[in-house]
Amino acid sequence: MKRILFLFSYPLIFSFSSAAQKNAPEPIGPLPSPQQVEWQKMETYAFVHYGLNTFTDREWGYGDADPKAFNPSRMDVEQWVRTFKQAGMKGVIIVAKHHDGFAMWPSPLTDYNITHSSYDGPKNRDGKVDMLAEVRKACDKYGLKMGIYLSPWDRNHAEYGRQAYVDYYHQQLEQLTTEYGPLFEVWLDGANGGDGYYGGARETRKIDRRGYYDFPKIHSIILRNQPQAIIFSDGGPGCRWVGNERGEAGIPNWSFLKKDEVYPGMPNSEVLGSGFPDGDIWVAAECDVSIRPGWFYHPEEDSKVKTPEQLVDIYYKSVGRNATFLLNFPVDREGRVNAIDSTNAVRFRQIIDAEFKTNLLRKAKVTASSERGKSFRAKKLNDGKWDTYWSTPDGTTTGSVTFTFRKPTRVNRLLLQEYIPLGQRVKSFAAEALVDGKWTQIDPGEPFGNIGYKRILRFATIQTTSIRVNFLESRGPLCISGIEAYCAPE
Ligand code: FUL
Repeated sequence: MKRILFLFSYPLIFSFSSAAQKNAPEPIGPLPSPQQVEWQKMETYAFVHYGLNTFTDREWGYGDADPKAFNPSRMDVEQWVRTFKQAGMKGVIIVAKHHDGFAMWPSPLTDYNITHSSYDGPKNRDGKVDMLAEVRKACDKYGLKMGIYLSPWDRNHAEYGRQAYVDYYHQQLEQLTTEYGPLFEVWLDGANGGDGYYGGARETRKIDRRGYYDFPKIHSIILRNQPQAIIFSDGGPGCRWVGNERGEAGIPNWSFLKKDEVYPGMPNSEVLGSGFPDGDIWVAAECDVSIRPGWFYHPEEDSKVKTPEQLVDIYYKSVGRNATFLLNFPVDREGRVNAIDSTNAVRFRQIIDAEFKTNLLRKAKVTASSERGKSFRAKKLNDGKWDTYWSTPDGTTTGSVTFTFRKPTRVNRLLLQEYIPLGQRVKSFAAEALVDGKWTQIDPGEPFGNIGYKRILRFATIQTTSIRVNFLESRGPLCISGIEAYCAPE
């Protein structure tokens, strides 16, 4: 039955291909899959780190903590998901198993699971406590998508480092990808190998990061059961780590990697911030960052929750730089998103909504240096639709678009989008404004960089009658799906 539902939902995912038009520019690879485009449009989604570590005050559990320590007093998964929804999050990725090996669902493969904890919450259809079933239910109720994190490193498992553990890990994945409904993302972190409990051995185990887990098999399990899922790791294949945990994408930021050059846990991860301009696979960046210093809850961090303003800054440095923003919530010992975290996250969204309230270019007059033809007019930039775009003729890889206001207008934000189903093309651009009769370059306080799915520039408020965006270099004809300007409240 589940399979049949997937089949029916597929045509929707592919719907943008019907927007392909006569005389459309040729795609320039590497290209995103339709699933990758849908994923990137989510822009912001939540992460939940919750488990034994929450109660033992650890970030990386050793794998020997007593499951009974997991003892939430007022667990309320609906409260998490309601909070995320109010904070504008489009999905939630729950840590099903962290490095300590503790399974947050009633895994039949290990006793180190939630049914042996002190938690006595709602039961799944088998009559067992099951955090993943609770998350599924709440996500369905509030209309959020669900994803999972399943740590390959497992400091509890006796066989870690040997083939038997790899088989176990694959079986865990098989179960998680078949029993909890559609998953939008599966998160494979890169922390790997080292000391641990390992069934009582208490020793250090090293593994070959490239070969040990059999990633091709992992990917095939996930994609066989969840063809729409985006697989996260340092090297994708669905999306990539941005190379830091500050929530900052690079400038420029290319959504490309070179096949087989990047793998989970690799050194020199800073290259992931900008991607590879000459890459051959589409793997856009995801910025994972915690609302607190730690990924798990620690009472002493109650005073260190990121402020709404800090979260807004991260939004501009992630979503505003062609990446997604994965915001982690360390659920607290009661079993709730702590009040400080939820207040700040909801306020963050209110600020973003206020900053992007009215697109000032919507009513401006728009002219372009050149147009590909009737279907690709510059006025498509104004229609607010994602799947219509302005494009230049074949062979024309530069161009400019000018917006003229009816009267002097205050502006301090500029937002640009490329029509990425046809590839990420723009290599460099700049923007200027007509201020007091003089064209003046806009100063975003950082390089303009490139564009991709979305690029947002912040600058001091200017009063202008006209804005011009100059596309200076591109990998092919331009395909720009939107340009917007705003005046965010000071
Ligand atoms: C890393 C882990 O080591 C951290 O504990 C956390 O889960 C982070 C999101 O991923 O690889």
